[in-house]
Amino acid sequence: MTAAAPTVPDALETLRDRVAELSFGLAVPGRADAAREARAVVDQVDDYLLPRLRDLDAPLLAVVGGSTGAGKSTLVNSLLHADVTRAGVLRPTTRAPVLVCAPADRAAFAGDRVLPHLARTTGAPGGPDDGHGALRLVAHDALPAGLALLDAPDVDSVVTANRDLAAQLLAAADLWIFVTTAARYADAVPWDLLHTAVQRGTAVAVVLDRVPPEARDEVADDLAGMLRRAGLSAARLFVVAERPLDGGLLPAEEIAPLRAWLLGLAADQEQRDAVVRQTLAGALDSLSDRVTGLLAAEEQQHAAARTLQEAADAAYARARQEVDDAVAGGALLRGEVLARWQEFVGTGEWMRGLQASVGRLRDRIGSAMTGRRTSPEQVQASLGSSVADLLQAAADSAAERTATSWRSLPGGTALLAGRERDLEAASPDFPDAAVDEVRDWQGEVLELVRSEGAGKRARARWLSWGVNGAGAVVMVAVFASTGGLTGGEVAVAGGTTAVGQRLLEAVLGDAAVRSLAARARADLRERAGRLLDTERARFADLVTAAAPAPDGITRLRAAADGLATARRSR
Ligand SMILES: Nc1nc2c(ncn2[C@@H]2O[C@H](COP(=O)(O)OP(=O)(O)OP(=O)(O)O)[C@@H](O)[C@H]2O)c(=O)[nH]1
Ligand SMILES: [Mg+2]
Repeated sequence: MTAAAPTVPDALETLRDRVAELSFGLAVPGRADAAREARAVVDQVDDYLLPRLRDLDAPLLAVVGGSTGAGKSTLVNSLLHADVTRAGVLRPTTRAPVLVCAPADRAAFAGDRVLPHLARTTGAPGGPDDGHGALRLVAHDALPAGLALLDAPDVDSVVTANRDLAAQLLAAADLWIFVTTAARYADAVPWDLLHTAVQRGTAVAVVLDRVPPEARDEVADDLAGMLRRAGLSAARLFVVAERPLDGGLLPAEEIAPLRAWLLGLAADQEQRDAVVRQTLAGALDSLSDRVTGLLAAEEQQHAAARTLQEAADAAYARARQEVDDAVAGGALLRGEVLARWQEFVGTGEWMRGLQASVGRLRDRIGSAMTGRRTSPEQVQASLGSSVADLLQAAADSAAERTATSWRSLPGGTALLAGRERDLEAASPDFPDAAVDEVRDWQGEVLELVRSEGAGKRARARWLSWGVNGAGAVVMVAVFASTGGLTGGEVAVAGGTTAVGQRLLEAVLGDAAVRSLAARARADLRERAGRLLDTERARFADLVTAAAPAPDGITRLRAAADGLATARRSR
């Protein structure tokens, strides 16, 4: 048995929730537009589609929109022959929308059925509660039941909030009444909105206001041509001549045709329904394209997140490789470490367990070296701090490389913003973490030596150097022997004397040393990998926090399909 298909409103609500979940957290090009579009879709569903679908018989809402100063408020007052909204000489005048309806329709607009996020106010025009986020509700006898007029803020305002609100109000309209003037009818912004109306199949009427009587036909024809070319030939065009106002109102005869048409809409159920259904169907149809656009933007977010992660992954993989190479290439056995090692092997006691052939060289080696006595602990300490330095350098350069490549990637710079100081080098606690990790590693090597010493390899002569001495040898061997010692490495590690080389060859030739060194090397690699991974996580976590939900696209697509199915099975 299949579950009952969801109703159109239910499917729409799901789609709305999926769109609302989109975060567009990565600042890729076009992000702001996508975020605005997502908000607009959510708003249109809340403000218009759901209320309209749930009540097809609710009063028709005609939103009066257009440029500032076009005379929208004047037109609304004139249609009602009353001062319901404030017209003015200061631009922009109307900031909070004014919704006028018949007293009988008051309940249809007083609650949160339509435009639920705008708080209703009822005070005088321009009163203290006419702020943003408010909608002034006026019930007036001059309007018949079934038709409400909304005086909107200007669409091309210098006030951004006005513009956004105007677009939101237009998206909530059953009918757009576009008011423009003889002077401004070719302005770009209103035309952008008219093109949107065409895309969305919204019912539109156009009022050409303030037309000098002598230019009436010429201007009206020109605008009619523009409307036709824009695909708006079905839109009714009303021309209002520029005349002196009477008490702030337009002469009644100038607006008589518009008034008659609107009253006709209110009175004629069939005509009214046609307008409502046209806009509703158009808005629902256009949702699919709008969601496709949002899916593309979401896909872009995923791609950007992937690329940023890959850049961090690559930088830290390279850091691991650098550590491996340094370990394998004997690069650590230089300078301080080499000096300590040579001093250490130069002490006679160290060689007591060596093969006789090497042992015979003991005295000569002793004289070849500095003669200074160095303890195995000193060798370990010097080696340990070299390893910590190596890790630090690798972590520093990986961070720097990641930050550098992020700066050239979409969304990367914004993720770094305000964190550059932290992210262009290893994290502040990395030095301590590296020292701890190296100390643990050395402890592990000594433990390895100790436990091996208890086994059958106990007879190995090098173990007679004591756990610390043998440990130091194994640690040095980690950096000197990789799959067989090359002559060059021996030369480096053994110092310049032939004796030193022979000695090292003898020690590193010992199978037990080599096997322990191999295990110790693997352990060190693993520890370095973990440390660097924690470092990489700083970048990875930033991407993850800003990246879209992994299943967002699938869920959004499923919701869009769900709406299409629900509409088909209606
Ligand atoms: N003479 C004359 N003045 C008009 C006409 N229409 C509007 N005005 C004046 O133009 C100014 C602007 O009119 P409003 O009705 O406030 O314009 P609006 O489109 O509501 O402007 P905003 O609220 O800023 O978007 C006011 O001072 C009106 O009195 C007209 O047809 N003739
Ligand atoms: Mg106004």
